[in-house]
Amino acid sequence: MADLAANQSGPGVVYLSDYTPPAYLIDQVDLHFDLDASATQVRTSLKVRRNPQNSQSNPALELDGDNLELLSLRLEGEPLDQSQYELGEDKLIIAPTESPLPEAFELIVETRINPAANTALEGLYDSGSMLCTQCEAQGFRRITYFPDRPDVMSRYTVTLVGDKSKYPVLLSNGNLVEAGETDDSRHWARWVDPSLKPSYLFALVAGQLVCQEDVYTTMSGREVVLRIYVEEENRHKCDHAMTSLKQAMRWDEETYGREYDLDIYMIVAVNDFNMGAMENKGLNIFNSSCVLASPETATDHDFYNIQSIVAHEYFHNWSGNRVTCRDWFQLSLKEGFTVFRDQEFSADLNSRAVKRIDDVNILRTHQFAQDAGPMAHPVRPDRYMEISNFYTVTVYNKGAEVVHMIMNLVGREGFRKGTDLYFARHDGQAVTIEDFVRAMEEANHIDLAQFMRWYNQAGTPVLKVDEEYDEQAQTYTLHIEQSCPPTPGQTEKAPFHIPLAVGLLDMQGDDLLLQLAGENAPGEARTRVLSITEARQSFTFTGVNHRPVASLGRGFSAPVKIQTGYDDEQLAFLFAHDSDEFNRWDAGQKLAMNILLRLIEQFQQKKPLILDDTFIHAFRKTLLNPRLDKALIAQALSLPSEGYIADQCEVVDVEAIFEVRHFMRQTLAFELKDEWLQIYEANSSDNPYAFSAEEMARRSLRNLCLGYLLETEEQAMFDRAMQQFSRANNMTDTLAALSMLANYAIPERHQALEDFYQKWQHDQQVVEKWLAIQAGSRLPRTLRHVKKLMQHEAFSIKNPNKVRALIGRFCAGNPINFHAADGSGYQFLGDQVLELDSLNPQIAARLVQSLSRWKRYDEKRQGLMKQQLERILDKEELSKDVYEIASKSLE
Ligand code: 0A1
Ligand code: ZN
Repeated sequence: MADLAANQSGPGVVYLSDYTPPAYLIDQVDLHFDLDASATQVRTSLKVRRNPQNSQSNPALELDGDNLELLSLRLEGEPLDQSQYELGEDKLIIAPTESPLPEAFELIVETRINPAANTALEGLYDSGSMLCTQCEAQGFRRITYFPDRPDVMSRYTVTLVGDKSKYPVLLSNGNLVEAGETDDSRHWARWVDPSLKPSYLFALVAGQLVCQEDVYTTMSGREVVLRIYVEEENRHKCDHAMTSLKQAMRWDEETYGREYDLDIYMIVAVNDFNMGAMENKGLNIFNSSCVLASPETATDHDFYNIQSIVAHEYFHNWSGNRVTCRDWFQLSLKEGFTVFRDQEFSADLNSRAVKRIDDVNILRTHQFAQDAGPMAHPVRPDRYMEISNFYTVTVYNKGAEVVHMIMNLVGREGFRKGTDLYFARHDGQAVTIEDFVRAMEEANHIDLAQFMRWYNQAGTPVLKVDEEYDEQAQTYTLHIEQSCPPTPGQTEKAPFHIPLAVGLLDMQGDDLLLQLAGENAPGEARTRVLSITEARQSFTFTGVNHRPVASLGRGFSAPVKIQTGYDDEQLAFLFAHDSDEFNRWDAGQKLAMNILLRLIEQFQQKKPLILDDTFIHAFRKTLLNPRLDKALIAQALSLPSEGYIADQCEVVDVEAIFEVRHFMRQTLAFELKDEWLQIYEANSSDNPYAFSAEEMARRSLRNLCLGYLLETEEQAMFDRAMQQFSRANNMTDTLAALSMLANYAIPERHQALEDFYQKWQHDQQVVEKWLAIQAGSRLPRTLRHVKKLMQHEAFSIKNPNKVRALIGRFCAGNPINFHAADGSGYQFLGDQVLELDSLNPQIAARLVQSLSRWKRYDEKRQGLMKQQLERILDKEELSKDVYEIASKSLE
């Protein structure tokens, strides 16, 4: 009999280096569900076979299980008695004593589960009028006993039996092959998925749903049925997702030569969901907030997001499903690559520069912060306690940047050659990040051995750049030094292979043709990608007859911090002239940051705050520049967020950051009042809503102006905002006005919030926005208000979207209130985490992260934050999810 002790010790750590191939493979899975909200019975038949890649002799068959009631077990038709298996907390181990397990056999397992009691929302659970599943990463083990690991790929047949009136629609992966009735009240459906898939891609949905249907003709001329299933009241909110799906299918054919493989593609919208969406084979399940949209209820941001998430899940069909991950350490293999693919898709369909700025903003504010804190981990972590904690900005967004860098190194065509080879070579396999990188190397005849460090070393590299101009020799040299700060468990870092895209601006602000020392003549290029591989390296440009200004890291060519020591004048010059739109924006942000940091010092020294005229002038020029894209103007004139400013400070001074940023906005508001008004008026429109780059740009610029105008706190401006709030024909403009008004203690605030709720109380997605706006208000009594809202009919602690909107927004998106000096925000967070831990550990663990960077604050706040972390760790039966984050935070 196998010894269970080794498998059952504590909230253990799983190591990448411990990977071994599974002892058994499962070729075929037949699942039979007798659906019932509180007692679903699952009969699973597994066709098991020894794995030739595992050399153990007579291994036991290890099955994972979590929260299951085992009803029966049969091997080759014979019931197993208790001496032939061992049942632990999270494992079922089959190891008959008399004879070894056969080379191949059938195992039938019956379990009972309770979807209604499943508040963790992993496995099979109850959401409103339906039953649905979430199996990534380890939810399938909450349905039946199974080797729940992605390198076990099987073919699935699923039979669903349920009450006709409660569950009129019965869905699973693949194709519907048969359906019928068992009696007057129950019916059934059988789905067969012809593809090989790991258990995390299994899905079922049963409920009262309606669907919108369309047809897509693939590049080889096959017809695919597309269906979006929603609850009746959301029937009118499917058009945008359907259009996005068809755009994504076409784009993947044109850009990567990837065609959809099944005859049907289904999306289901559910209200209770831990993440954004899930790429289950042929049956995507979406958080309703990431799929449903109408102009009256969704903002531009929602439309934009939905387009990219629908595409992301669709792209997974190749990058993730057909070629999947060998183990969960390889998560970025599918996620980094797929985020990269969805980013490119959005860039192609909308404004590329705006998309790049959005993506870099996310990376810099969230991922750089993660890299600098206790949860820092490499794009491919080498250990975890709870894999759900590793669905992070590092694995997703930095992972996408790493793929982006490969493209920068091999070029677009080379990249396509690499992906063609990767998909052809590994279709139907569960592989590693090395396999992906090897395909890129072999298709392009390059060596990416050093580049692999991006996957294995955590931390954000810093490039310190010094320049040297030799007037006589007409050379300009960049001396570049790279370093990377220590991160938990990694004190020393070896040099990274960094592609740095560089341009040189002459005195007029035009790009020079670039010629590196040793080259015969300047080429055509005005941007060159320098390959940095050493700790210290110099690059000399020749034929440079004036000291240029270097534009470094164009298009954000690598996820690094670049330190140049540029003064305000050089930054203002780049802000005005750089031909690279991303770097032009970036120069503006750096200029604003330098000013903010200087003002923070002034504030701390109790000196008067004065905003430099040149900055105001640069803002005016940008605002009034008719040649610039309006969306880029809006981005250029948005000051860095409080969170990002905090990351640039040695010790975070919450009040100083808040006050200085507010001072700067208010000064700009008064100084440029006429201009804000002029642009606000010039950009009004009565056109019906359109989701187009041009219209979105117009709205974003107009709402930026309104935001500044309100900072004057003049009644006329509040009236304007109220007018926009009540007259707008789309949610973008309505919500922009409402969220601005929510920051001022004026009667209009109350009225607008009240009217809004009255109008939208029956629409879940809109109510989430209403909660989030109030939780994000900078007004001093916000915490009290949030607590009151927790008692409101609109709130439920069991619904992740509501928790994210109210509690999450307050803790992670309202620094001045969350970090209140008396610790009330921290106490509130502690209370919520303790309550949520028993209900939904994934959501609780995400909340705790707001405490994890306590070392960055003053001593008093440090003490108060630590106190809450310790209090959380003291809870009995704390989930692994929360334990991992809280304990690492205190290390
Ligand atoms: N693979 C999904 C993300 C996801 C991960 C875990 C989930 O449940 C805990 C749900 C979704 C994606 O990248 O979209
Ligand atoms: Zn994904």
